Amino acid sequence: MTRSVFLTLSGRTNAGKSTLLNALIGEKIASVSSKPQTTRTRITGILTRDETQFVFIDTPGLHRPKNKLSSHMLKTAESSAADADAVLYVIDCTKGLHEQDEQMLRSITSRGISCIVIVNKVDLMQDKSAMMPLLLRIENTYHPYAIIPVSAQAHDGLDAVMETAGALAQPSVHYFPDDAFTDQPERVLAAEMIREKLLRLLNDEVPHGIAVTVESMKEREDRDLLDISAVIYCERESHKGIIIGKGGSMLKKIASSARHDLERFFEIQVNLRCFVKVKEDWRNKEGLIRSFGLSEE
Ligand SMILES: Nc1nc2c(ncn2[C@@H]2O[C@H](COP(=O)(O)OP(=O)(O)OP(=O)(O)O)[C@@H](O)[C@H]2O)c(=O)[nH]1
Ligand SMILES: [Mg+2]
Repeated sequence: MTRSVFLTLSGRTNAGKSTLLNALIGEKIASVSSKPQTTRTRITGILTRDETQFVFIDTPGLHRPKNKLSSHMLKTAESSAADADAVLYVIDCTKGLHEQDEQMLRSITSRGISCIVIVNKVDLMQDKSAMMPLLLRIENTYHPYAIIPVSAQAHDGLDAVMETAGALAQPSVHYFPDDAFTDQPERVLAAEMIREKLLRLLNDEVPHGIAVTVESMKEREDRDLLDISAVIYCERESHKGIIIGKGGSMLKKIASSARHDLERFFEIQVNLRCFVKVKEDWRNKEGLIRSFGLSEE
């Protein structure tokens, strides 16, 4: 008898949802960075253990929308939570409960969706007993299915997450092959790996206005080499200059760091070429948001 469970990872931006997704499935499929609003679309991570298939859906973090792109991101986050069998609601324990957490927790629990509250980043807490008031408040106000303290980064507490999530699985077919770990197309995964490096290496406003598309991805016929050609879109000429850097130094750094990840992931030598183009104010243009695959409509 096979079983399956769909779990949406929800929570404020930067709480550690994508870190948790990667840690749970044991593959790095979602971009992680210390900058807010790293995740832009829903990302499915799949793990099959014996008869149970876990389908985790990572979502953009909750934040105050500033443009059309971030409104799309919030819609994705909200509809993904509403569609799931259960929600893994991730909170950064050093930040406590924000008004948006309270709203979302209320909305999830009032709809009768099972809610597992993940209290993340416990590695940053010197004195673990300092978390007690937060845990009690969540328990007494929202009566979630479970509250689990974890450190997604240190892979601490993940067994408890899997065990609790597994208890929610229902008899059903497996919707994905048992050896799959994501349904993201390879080009999208590759583009995200490149965007992650931009987020990590560039400061301030520039990375938030960036979109990456992989235009071609082809293995050579005569040798083990994967040619990848990507375009980095930014919002201004001045940003293009920053991305390219003096004598191309920044772009070289970004491409070489991305190539490293791509080679590890695809297990083949990669020849990566990146081009930088400007699309002014694309985050407020529906057509461009759609063409970058960042809208579900
Ligand atoms: N110390 C510590 N840092 C963590 C932990 N989990 C995540 N982080 C860090 O928190 C930052 C945000 O992590 P992400 O996984 O990108 O957060 P997210 O919730 O997916 O963020 P959005 O995609 O913007 O919604 C990164 O710098 C992570 O390295 C943890 O358990 N401990
Ligand atoms: Mg994320």
